[in-house]
Parts: sequence; structure tokens; C-alpha cells
Amino acid sequence: MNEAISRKVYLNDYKPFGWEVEQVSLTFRLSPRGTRVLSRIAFRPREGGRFFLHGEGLRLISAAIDGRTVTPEVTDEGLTCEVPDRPFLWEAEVEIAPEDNTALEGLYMSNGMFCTQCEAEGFRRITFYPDRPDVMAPFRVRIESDLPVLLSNGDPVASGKGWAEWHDPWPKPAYLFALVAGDLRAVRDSFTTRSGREIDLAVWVREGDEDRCGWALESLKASMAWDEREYGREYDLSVFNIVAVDDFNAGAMENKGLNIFNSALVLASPETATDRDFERIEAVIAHEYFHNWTGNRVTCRDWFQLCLKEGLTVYRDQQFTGDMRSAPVKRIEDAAMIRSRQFREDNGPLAHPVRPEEFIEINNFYTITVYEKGAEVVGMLHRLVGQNAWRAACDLYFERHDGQAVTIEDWLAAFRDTTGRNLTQFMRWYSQAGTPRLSVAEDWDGQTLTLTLRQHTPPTPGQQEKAPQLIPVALGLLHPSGPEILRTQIVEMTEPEEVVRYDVGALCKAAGLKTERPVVSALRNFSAPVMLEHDQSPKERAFLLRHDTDPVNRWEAGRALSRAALTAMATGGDADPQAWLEGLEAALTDETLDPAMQSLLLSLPSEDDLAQSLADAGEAPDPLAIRHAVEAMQDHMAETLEPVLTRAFEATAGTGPFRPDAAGAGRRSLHNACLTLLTRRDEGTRARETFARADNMTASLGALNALLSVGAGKDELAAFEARWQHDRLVMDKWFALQVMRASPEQATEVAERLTQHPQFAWKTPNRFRSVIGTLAGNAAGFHHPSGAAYDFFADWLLKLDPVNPQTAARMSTAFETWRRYGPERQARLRATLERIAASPGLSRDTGEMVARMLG
Ligand code: 0A1
Ligand code: ZN
Repeated sequence: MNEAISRKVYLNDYKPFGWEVEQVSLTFRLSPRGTRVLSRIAFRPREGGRFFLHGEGLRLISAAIDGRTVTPEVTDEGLTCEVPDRPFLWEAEVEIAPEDNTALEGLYMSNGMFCTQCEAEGFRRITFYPDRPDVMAPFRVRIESDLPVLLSNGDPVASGKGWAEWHDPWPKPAYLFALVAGDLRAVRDSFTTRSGREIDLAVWVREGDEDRCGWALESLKASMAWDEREYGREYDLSVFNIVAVDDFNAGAMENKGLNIFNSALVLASPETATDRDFERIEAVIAHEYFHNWTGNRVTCRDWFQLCLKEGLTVYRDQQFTGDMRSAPVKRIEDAAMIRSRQFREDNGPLAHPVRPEEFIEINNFYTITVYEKGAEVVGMLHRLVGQNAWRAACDLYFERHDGQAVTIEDWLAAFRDTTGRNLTQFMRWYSQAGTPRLSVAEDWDGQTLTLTLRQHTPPTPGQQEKAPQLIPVALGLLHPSGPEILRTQIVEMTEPEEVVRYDVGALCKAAGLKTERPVVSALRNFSAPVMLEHDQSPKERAFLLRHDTDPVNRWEAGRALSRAALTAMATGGDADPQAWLEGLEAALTDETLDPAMQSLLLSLPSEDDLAQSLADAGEAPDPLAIRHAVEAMQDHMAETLEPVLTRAFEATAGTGPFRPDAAGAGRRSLHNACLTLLTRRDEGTRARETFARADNMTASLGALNALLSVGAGKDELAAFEARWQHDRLVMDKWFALQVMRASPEQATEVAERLTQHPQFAWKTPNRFRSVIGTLAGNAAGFHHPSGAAYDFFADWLLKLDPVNPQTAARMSTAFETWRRYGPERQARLRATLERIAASPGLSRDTGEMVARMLG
């Protein structure tokens, strides 16, 4: 990387912009190769200083101040200009070429449609502007084009043949700007707010996709009603538009009044989308909608505060999904995700605080730490202050900061002022990177149980010393005969070491039970994002799997058992899966358990999780041995549990017409989990039948997955392709599944063959991810000792980098765990990373990532 592009930005260097923007007017004359953008921006001096406007890749045609032509000094990053010391009108005309914009930032084209992505710093590729989130202004937009549908933010003002005008009265930062123009179809609905205003809702799609918009609209209406009910937040424009686009770097974007979605996260029908897709769509629609208040009306002062909007909005969408579906199932899924993917980031070379303090490229900080750990931190705050104070503090935050660009300090001040609590120590959750280790040691004297809790956080890049955190530890006690003797209690740990004592004699007596050593259920409901170190015997874990009243810990107990057996198997140690299998059998026959929960219990830790567990225990993981262990375990489960699995499989068959609700999804998930195991015993008979009869995507993909995981399914794959070749979203699944299920020896070959497929449109991020990205997800294939996958992956990354640096940089995280492997793999991985780092012309995005990974 050259020095200019590797310049770091620091939180501590924050300075407000010297001018206020009172009003922005933009005119777009759209054309693929030469779009003209005319801007009229009213500036009013505040502190003043050097007048600098961001701008990248723009051809400046003309500029004027108060009608008089000026000649600014233009660089690669923007322009500077002499400006008067009074309010003035800036006018400029620039030319851009959306058709050549393959990076998908700024104004670009997808299937003949114009669309934009401005977060984080894309607006500067559209026109010269102070492109920073703390500059907020109302926008007027005029679009001129022959295309039939012309959309922008806010409310429609007027339109005629070849033009349309929009006005967004709510001051917003430029990253929330959006424009869409294309030959699109609308599927419409409406929502009446609690104050009685009728909002026109529309989902805009390509012709032919109209019948897949119903779920998005249902989800949108449910989100609008939920935000009114739970947070008192009402929508504030007369229209709410959603557009589906095939070429998109991320999932979706919350542009004011004009959300733009990756089409994979809007379009759904039972035939083409799985239950997972339906759930994801519901959650992402909600997420983007909730941003209207947490992100848009109240936004971030600077990009270091990204978690202010993302952590809070993810937390809100998690609450929503918990309410719409099953709260315990959602909590388990979120806890599992943090524990595998966020802990991996937090314990590797890319670790950074929830609120980072420096970056080179902000796009590299849209991470699982900022989003998901950010949401955990918000959730801890909610649990610490309780529901009433939570709601009061959120109300205060909205009231105080509506129309402002604020910081994490402002967010916490609303809680301090509502509750009187000192949140100084809590602030460390935002500033300290790394996952705290929390150990629990038990001491039992026949009467009293003494728990010693200790915390420490290992060093992370740039942060050697860590101070103790405020850790809410939810604890419960169970009597060994089954009943709970101490209901969940929160210990607010603030010191490196704390001791808690329980008078178990008294607790047992109160419950009418004989005094016995209780079983401890610690960190219930995953009460803090920490790694729990608590030595419990397989017997205790099997007990918790059966009796814990806390669903998360019930699941966690099962996970601990299967993890222990699998890591032992993968290292040739003494594996005793007995307790796990017995516990599982009991869970599968427990009729009080929700099928979704049974399905979760049946799932094994991912191969990557197992690799991390081994690395945590100081061993170099061998992904091939892990794959063999998982397969041996699946065989073992299928063999010992065959009758139970068969019963569950049959009981969940034929659930009637597909409805994407939680109950149906739970049954189908259990059905597929049983099918995958039973396929190991019946030569694929059931899976083939299921595939042939399937009338929904969850069933066909479940059956296909089961077949591919035993090396069968050739004909079915071909049939699937023949049926769905014209459907890009389904074809993404077809591509991904083959790579995911390929044997370790064949994975790279399979991926390579798929890149020759006529439909491998590698510049479309969804397709690139479905093949190349999935290869990294096939751990045994990716880390095959031949090193073929490393080379193949790196070659594609380098091919993508100049075209779409943002997506390339994100994919490079496939290498973030390189240090956990043995010397040979490490050497190859390092050489691969060094090869990428040394490539001439490497983007700032990928350059930063690779440099951080190499440390
Ligand atoms: N703010 C969006 C996600 C998003 C972020 C960055 C993007 O490009 C760099 C695009 C979308 C959200 O949280 O949904
Ligand atoms: Zn978001």
C-alpha cells in the first residue's frame, strides 16, 4: 500500500465541520456512461477553517459560488476553495459513469437499473460534498431519465414524462442518500400509523418477481407496528419504498424512506426460499426499518460511533424476532453466533473494540464485533437497568438527540441521567477489545456453596493491558434430583475476583428437599459475551441438558458434551459420547420440547468451532481430523438413535401447506436434521423420496443437502439445476451447496469447475460469495494439506480486488485464523497472505485487512 492510501484516521482527531449545510438540491441527468450531477448547496459558516469537500472519481465540469464561477483545487480525494465569510450558495456540475462503477459504491448499475450505495463514504463518488455523518441537511432531488420509475428519499413532490422530484424534509447525512431509476414493478400495500396517518408502502422489483414480495411487505407492517408498540416510534414520511437489487455488497441499506436491499433478502416464495431465508428477510426488513429512528433521526457523529446505530438496531431486531418467533430459540441462535464468529474475530489479529479508535478504511469495520457484540452490550445495559428504565432512557435519548449526530457517550448519558447509575466501568465494553474469560470455581462444604468468579481479558492488537469489566453473571442452582432451588440471580461482577456464597442448606430446606451439593447453571441466557471456564463433569452437563430451566444453558450443556466428545475424537483421545447421546435421546423424546429446540440440540458444533476449541486448549487443529470426527459422530448418532430419529422424522413429515411461521419452520428444521442423519443409514432412500415429493425449497434443499453429505445426489443436483437455471437466487444455493458439501479432497476442484459454469457471474457479489466464499466455509476442504484451496482462493481474491475492493476485503477474513494451525499450514497461509500483500495495486480495503492479519 502506498502511504497516501494507508493513512489512518483517529477518533481523537475528531473536529466538527466548519460550515452548516442548510439545504441540498441535486439534479441528476442519468446516463450510463455520462451522468451529470448538478448540486446547489447552501452553506452557512460556523467555525470556518479550510473549506474542503470530499470527491472521488468525479469529473468537475463547473463550480460557482453565489453565481460566480470559481476554480477550486481538485485532488484525488476532493477539492478546496476560497469561500466568503458569510452564508453562500455552492453550485457544481460533475460527470460520473455509473456503468463503469463495479465497486458498487456511489451510483452504479445493476441489470439496467441505476442505484446507489452511499454508506459509508459513497456519496463522495456522486458529487463534491462534506461526506461525513455529522453534516445533516434536508435534500431536494430531481431525476431526469427516460426510465419509467424514478425514486429518491423522502416524499414525492411532482413528476412528469422523463423526470421526478423528491423532497426529504428530515435533515440527514449524505450516507443516507439514495436514488433508484429503472424499469421496475411495484407491489403495494399500506400502513396506518397509530396517529392515523396512512403510509404508502411499496416493494420495487424486476418484472417477474412480483409474486415474491408478499413476505417483505408483511414483515414491514409487522415492524412498523412493533416499533410503535415497543418503543413508541412512529414512521415520519408519507411513503416507504423498498427496492430489490441483484448487485449489492451487503445485505441491505436503510436510506431514508428508500431502503435498498440485496434481492436475496427481500424476495421469497415457498418454492424458492427456505425457512431460514424467510426468517432472515423478516429480520433484515425490521432492521432497516428500525434504523429510521436508531440511525437516521438520531445518527452517528463520526464512523467510530458506528455501533451506536448498529449495535442498538441489531438489538432491536433481535427483540423483534424473539417476539415474532420463539425468544429462547432466537437467543440460542444469537449466543451460538457470538460464541463462534464474534469470539473468533475477538481472539484473532482482527480484534477491535466495539467502538474502534482508528481505521484506514471504514468499510472494514462493518464487523460482527461492531454489530453483534455491539448488540450484546446494548442487551446487557437493558438487563442491568430493567425494562422501565430502559424504555425511559431510550425515550430520553430520542427526545434529546432527534436530528443530531451523536456519540456513545451521549447514548450512555441518557441512561446515567435516567437511572443515576455511574456507567464509567460499563463504558469499557465499548473501548476494550477482546473476549473476557470468566472462570467459575466451586467449593462445597456440605452446607454452603462458595463460588469464586475470576475475570481477565487477554491482550489484543494495540491493547496490552485490560481493566476489569462490569460482567452481569446470571446464576441459578438446581437440586441433583431435578428441581431448581435458586432461581436466576444476577451477580454484577466488577472486580478481577469475587466470591459468592449460597446457603444451600437453607435453600434445600425451603424447597422441602434434602441438603445436597447443587448443580450450578452459570451465565444463564448468555448474560454477557464472555468465555465461560467452568469445569463440570459430563454427568453434570447431561443433568443440565435434561433439567436446566434456562433454555440457553440447556442447549449449552449439550454443546459442551458434543464438543468434548468431538475434540477428543479429532485428537485421537478418549471420547465418550455416551452422556451426550443419552441426553439427546431424552430431549428428542421429550414431548414438551419445541421441535425447533430439539433441532438445535441435535446440531453439532461447526468444524470451525471445533478448531477454535482445540486452539484454545493449546493444540494445533487438523481440519481433516475434525471432519472425520464429525462424520464418525454423525454415524454414531444415526446408529444409536435410529428409532428415535425415525419417529421424529415421521412425526414432522407433511406439515400441510407451507407457512413461514416459527412452528412450521421448527418442524421442518427437525425433519431435515433427522433426514441428514438417517441418510447415513438408508443409502439415501428417504432423501430421494423427499426430494422427489418436495413442494417447498426448505424440503428440496434439505434433501439435496442430505444426499450430498453422503457423496450421493448427482441426479438430483442436475434436476435441481434444470428446474431453477433461470432463477438467480435459487442458483446461488445450488452453487453454494456443492462447494459446502464437497469432500476435503475435491472441494477446490468442485469450486474451480463451478467457476467455469456459464452462470458464474463473478462480478455479482452474491455469486462470488456462493462459490469462492463458500470454499472458505468448507473448513476441511479449505485447509486441505495440498494448499490448493489457499492458492485458488487468493487468486480469485486478487482478481476481484480491483473490481470490487469492499467485497474482496471482506472475503479476506477467510485467513484470519491462520495462526491457529500447525507449522506447515501456517507457513502456507502466511506465504499466501504475503503474496496478497505484495500484489501491485492492491486496494486500500484489502491492504488494510491483510496487513492487520499479518500483524
Ligand atoms: N447500514 C447497513 C449495512 C450496510 C453497511 C455498509 C454498506 O456498505 C459499506 C452497505 C450496507 C445495515 O446495517 O443494514
Ligand atoms: Zn444496520
